[in-house]
Amino acid sequence: MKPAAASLTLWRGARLATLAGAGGWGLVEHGALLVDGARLAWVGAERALPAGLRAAAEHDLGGALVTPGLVDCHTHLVYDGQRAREFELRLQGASYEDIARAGGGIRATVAATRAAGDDALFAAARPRALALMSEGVTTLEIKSGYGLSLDDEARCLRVARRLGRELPLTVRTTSLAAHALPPEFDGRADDYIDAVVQWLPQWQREGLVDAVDAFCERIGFSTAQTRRVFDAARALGLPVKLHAEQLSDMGGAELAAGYRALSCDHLEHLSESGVRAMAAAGTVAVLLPGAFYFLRETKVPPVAALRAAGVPIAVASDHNPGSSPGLSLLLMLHMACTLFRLTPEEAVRGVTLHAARAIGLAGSHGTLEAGKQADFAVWDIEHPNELAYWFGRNPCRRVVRAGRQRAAPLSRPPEPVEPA
Ligand code: DI6
Ligand code: FE
Repeated sequence: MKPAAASLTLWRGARLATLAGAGGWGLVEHGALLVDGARLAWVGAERALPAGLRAAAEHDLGGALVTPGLVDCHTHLVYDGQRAREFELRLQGASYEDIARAGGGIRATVAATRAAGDDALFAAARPRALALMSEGVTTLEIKSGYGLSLDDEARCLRVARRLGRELPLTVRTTSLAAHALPPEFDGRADDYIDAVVQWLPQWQREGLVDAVDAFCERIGFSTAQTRRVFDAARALGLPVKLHAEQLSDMGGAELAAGYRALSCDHLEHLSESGVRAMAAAGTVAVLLPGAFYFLRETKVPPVAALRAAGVPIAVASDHNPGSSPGLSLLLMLHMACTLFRLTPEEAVRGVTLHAARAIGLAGSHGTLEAGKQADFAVWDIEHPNELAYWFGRNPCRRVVRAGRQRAAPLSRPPEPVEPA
């Protein structure tokens, strides 16, 4: 470490949950973080701080708990409109698949999104990002998938990039053009996939795509169509991930593992052979309890088998207007434990290191370790297991992202106004 004092900031008096190492919380009592610009230069116990160190700025955290900044590795944040009416219909007995087949569902959001201007899409997505950020999220994956044309998909991906530029947030974009069949391709799914394969290089050339995803499902795309999208991604050197085995077992996990997918997501109907294929490929299992809960599913993902096979497990919000209209990653942590029986430690690992891995950022994000980006959250709790315990409470006190503390309004509720 070069003690370039002017660029160094010391955060001391912390109880650190570094999440570094293969297991455990990585707890460090009386810990300190030394930040050099946007990076962590040193992490450890205060008494072990390098001798003679002089930082330009110093903050005492008074014993507060510090974790890595949270990573929401699966969201569909950019869209217009909402689908509360479908929620009512589903409560009266219609299924998610019935609604999709009747032309509602994803297509309804596609129509609203296409009709919205770029600024309107940005204005709709920004408060959603802020809501997630208020709970300590510093990195966000955002999928396209509500444009479904060359131009509308590009517009949505540009809005995602703009969120990453204008907010203190790392954004990774994923092309999910293979999300649903747009109306102009009715009955011509293979032609639509041909189009997506042609569009992909154009989006990539514009720097809009970090990864490629598909919805492999009876109401989405077949394994053969998914394969064509993945072949196109591979030809461009883009990593893939997959919405797999959410409503049925299509063998999507095996397929995705064959492409060394970063992640397979949902996985309620994942088979034993899917688990084995993911373990062999090092593919992360991204669990989405919000969609499971909101669609009132009953089949839980095979967590015990994933755990036994050593598949890294992540947890994400899947924020979208149709199957998971929630904006609390902490609630997802809680539900991953109550609904899917993750341990609190697995759940927290699932929104830090494993979530970073699911979007290809494990080398730079997701733990508190020297060399990684200085993204961390400071919490009003004693132990990190409380992140999964409370629900409907936001104990996030402050957030540092890329070495800089966020403006207060992002992490603190507004002050009450006293009558004069
Ligand atoms: N699976 C989901 O749960 C979301 N997309 C997907 O492929 C739902 C998207 C929506 O209903 O708008
Ligand atoms: Fe999703």
